Parts: sequence; structure tokens; C-alpha cells
Amino acid sequence: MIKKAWYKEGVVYQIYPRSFKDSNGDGIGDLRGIIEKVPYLKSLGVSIVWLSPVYQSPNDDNGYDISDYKAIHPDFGTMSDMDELIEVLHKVDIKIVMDLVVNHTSDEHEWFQKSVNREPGYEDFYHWKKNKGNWSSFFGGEAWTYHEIRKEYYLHLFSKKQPDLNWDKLEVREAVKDIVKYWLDKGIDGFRCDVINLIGKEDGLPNGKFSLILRGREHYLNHPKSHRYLQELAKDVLNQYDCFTVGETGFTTPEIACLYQKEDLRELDMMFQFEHMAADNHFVKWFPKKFKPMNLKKPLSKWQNGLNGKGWNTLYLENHDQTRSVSRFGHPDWYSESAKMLATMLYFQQGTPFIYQGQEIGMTNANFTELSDYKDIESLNIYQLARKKLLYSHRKTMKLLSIASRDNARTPMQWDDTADGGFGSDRPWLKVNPNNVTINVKNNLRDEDSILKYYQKIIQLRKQYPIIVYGDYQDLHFKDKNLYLYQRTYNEESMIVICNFSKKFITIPDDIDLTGYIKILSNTASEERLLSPYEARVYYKESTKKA
Ligand code: TEU
Ligand code: CA
Repeated sequence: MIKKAWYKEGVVYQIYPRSFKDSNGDGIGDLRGIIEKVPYLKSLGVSIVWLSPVYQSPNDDNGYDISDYKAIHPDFGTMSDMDELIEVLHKVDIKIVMDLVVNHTSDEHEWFQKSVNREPGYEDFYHWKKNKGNWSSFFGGEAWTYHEIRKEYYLHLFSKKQPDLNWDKLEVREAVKDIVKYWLDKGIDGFRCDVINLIGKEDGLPNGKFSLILRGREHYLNHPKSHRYLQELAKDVLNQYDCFTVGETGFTTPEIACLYQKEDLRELDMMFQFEHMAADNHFVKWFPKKFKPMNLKKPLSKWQNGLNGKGWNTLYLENHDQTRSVSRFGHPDWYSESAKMLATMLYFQQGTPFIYQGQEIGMTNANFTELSDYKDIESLNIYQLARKKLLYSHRKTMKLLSIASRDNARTPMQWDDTADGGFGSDRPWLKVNPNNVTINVKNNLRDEDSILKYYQKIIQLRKQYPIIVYGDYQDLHFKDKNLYLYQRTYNEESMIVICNFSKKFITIPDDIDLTGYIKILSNTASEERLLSPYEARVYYKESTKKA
């Protein structure tokens, strides 16, 4: 029996504050902008908001490089705006989760400055070496950079302005606990823990074996130390609060996930896995391949089956690092149908749903044409690498960015059809996608048949039917290349979800017996057993015994 919890029943909405709503016209979304849109979040029906980082930061990686964990970046507002946001959300029963980025800090954090200068107590707050190691960075290039003042190399698994903290040092772990406690005492309800399965590193940081991607990863991914450090954090701080954690944990399998989610140790309450994010690439997004529905179905089903009764899934297709799901997995000719079908396919599975801002109105990739349109450090690094190391042409590299750049999902939220998309500034930090003339919140609210209205329905259904949250999951017709079909069961109840992932008309397989079922949701009006392209349906039966 699955243990019940509010964070399993809730629906999370991820806000990328920079791009959500600008309240003062400086081109950057901010906390007062979010406060303005709380009624929108409430009407959507979500119960938890996850804020990407709003802390003090030089913004080398848009806030994922933090220089003061207890201060709000002035671009976003003030601490009193933050307190107000927490209060306003709580008043309408929406919880709030913050991003905890503690694998690394900014190089402008005072801890790093002190470490550079070997101030007592800080010498080994970070990973320093006389000779550089051979690990590679997630953003391309080397993970070791020489520091002129300290005259040693330091480790940074991300940009060189994101030095990795040395978690082996008790004082580092205590400093993190202090930050976590600070925010929980302010009343926040949990954390999304950035790359949390990278915090533990092998003693001595030995060189990695040869590998084209992420050399050195065998020395830190899911290291036993990460488990120990998370247990300590839970025991000393998290367990004293009614909060939850979701870990961002790439390179995990369901077996590894279960190790993080042992109930008594409570290292993480749920995790973001990445296997389904490879459905349209060769494991690394910079090596794209044609999307095949089977490549989405296989990993999702593997995680559903692998965690059932042992762990808890997160259900996501998008975030600030991934491109837009309707552009990736949908079909432009069946744009609205495919956006709704994808939501149906995903959110009726077992786990906590995560909706990334704009996904609920079917926002699409940016389609930038100029290199100067891109702002993301990773995209700019990769551009240089592809041109210089892989000798790609400008054209080919731009094509690659248009497929895989993180900026595709970071364009300003499209509130209406005006020039700035209702974002609040005529000079947004990243260009507004011109398709805001049709794809926007205002249009979606007016149209009863919109993607947004469909998301509202899904969220309402989750509140109404516990089977959607807690039911077991079984694949049906797993081998079918075009249909994603599954069943949920809970006590006597049953639910059948049918999704057509193709532009073909397909008849529901004969052995799917729908007698006694009622259709509780679908993205088209048809009643026959013939599914139209990208059709999705959800059937429910109260008792499998009655019928
Ligand atoms: O992402 C970690 C991570 O694995 C991604 O960097 C991923 O490899 C990359 O986005 C591929 O494009 C987290 C944050 O979500 C991301 O925004 C940060 O840049 C990163 O950590 C560093 O903090
Ligand atoms: Ca602003």
C-alpha cells in the first residue's frame, strides 16, 4: 500500500521567474510579477509552485550560480516581496518549493573568495588540486580551471563560475543545513535539489577513464557519499518540517532511485529522472535523432513499473533545461490535439505532475535565427565547441541550437497577443516568440476547447479520483508502436488511458473491453472505437466486479 502524502496528491507548477511576468518593465520577470499572477495559478488548479532560483547571483547561469543564499537578487525584488509571495500563495492554499543549488556556488560567493585566499577554515571548502584532472564539464570543455591567485586548479562540473563545493567537509554540510533551515523557517514547503546526485566525489578526485561525454563521471555520479550526506540533511533538518524534496538526478535507473527513496532514511521524496528525455536524441541532446513514440513509452513504462510501491515518480516533459514538448513529440498539423494527448499520456500515470510555465498553453520552441538571440551559457559554449572542435558550419550549429538549446523553453510567458506578449516589457531579456499572436493565455481562457482548459480538467480529475494518484499502473499492448495504452487499478476501480501517437486513424484493439466504463476525458468528440490522429481518451469504471 502506498503511503499517502500531500506532495503526492499535489500538482506542481514550475516558474522560471526571469521569464514569467515583469512588473516594472526592466525586461526581467520578478517576484511582484508572480504575485500578480497568483489568481491565474489558482484558476489553473495547481497546488505547489516551484520557483527556479531568485537568490543573489552574477547570473552566469541564470541564477544557478548563487553568491548569497539568503538574499534575493534585486532584479527579482526584495526579501519582503519574497515574504509576501509566500504569504499570498499560502493564503490560497498553494505551497511553495525553492530551488536548492548546493552542488556548487558562484565563484563570487564569499566562501569561494575566502577559499581562494586560503582563509583559515575555508581552504578546502571547494575542490583544489595542484595539477588539473581530466574531468569534463556538463556545459562542454574541461571541469578544471586554474586560479591565478591561489595558483591551483579548482573543480567545476558546470561553468567555471560555478565551483563545486567540497561536501566532505563538515562545515560545508553545516552551512547547507543552515540555508535549508533558514528558508524552511520562512515557511517554504520544500526544495527542488539541483544535481543533487553529484555532491559526493571519490576521495582524491582521480582521473576518469576515457569517455566522449562527461569524463570522470564514474567518480561522482550517485556516489555512496551522496546518500550519506542526504541522510544527514534529512535527519538534522528536513525531518523536523512538513516539507518535501525532489532531487534532480540524471543518470539514474529505477533501482538507483529506490536507494534514494528508502522510507526510513528519506534521502529524497521523489526524483527527476532523464531517461525519457532521450526519446529524440542519442542520449546527449546535442546528437538528435528522429522521435519515435516507443522511445518515450519504454522509459516511462520502465519507471512506472520500477518504482511502483517502492518509490514515487515525477511526471514531467518540460522544464527550463528542456525544449518544448509539443515541438519535440507533437505534430504541427495536430498541434492542439497533440499537446492535449501528451498531457493525457503523462499525467494519468503514477507520480506527481510537474507543469512548466507555458506548457499549459502549448508554448513551442523559440525558432531563433540569430546567434545573438541566444543568451544561455550552455548554448553559447556549445556553439563555440561545435564550430571549433567538430568543425560544424554556422548553419548546422544554428540548426542544432534551434533543436536543443535551453533558451527554447525560456522565452517570456505568452499572456496575450500584444507585442511583448503581455510579459511587461518592450525589451525582454530574451525575445518573445512571435507566435504569441495566437498562442497565449488570453486566447486559451476564451476558448472552451483550449489546451489550458484541458489542463484545468486534468487537474480537477486528479482531485476527484484518487486512482489517478495512487492506482497501480499496467501497460496494455506495450508493443504497439503508435498507441500508448495503459490501465490504472485501485481497489475495485479501474481506469484505461488510450493515446494515439500518430497521424493515422487507429481502431482501439478488440481485447480492450470498455463495457461498464465511462469516458471521463478526451481531446476529441468521437465516440466510436476509431481513434483519430493524436486522439487521447480516459475511461473509468467504479467497480471491476459490478459491470
Ligand atoms: O541542471 C543539471 C543538468 O543536468 C543540466 O545541466 C543538463 O545537463 C543540461 O541542462 C543539459 O542541457 C541543473 C539546472 O536545472 C540547470 O539549469 C543548471 O544549469 C545546472 O543544474 C547547474 O546548476
Ligand atoms: Ca522586472
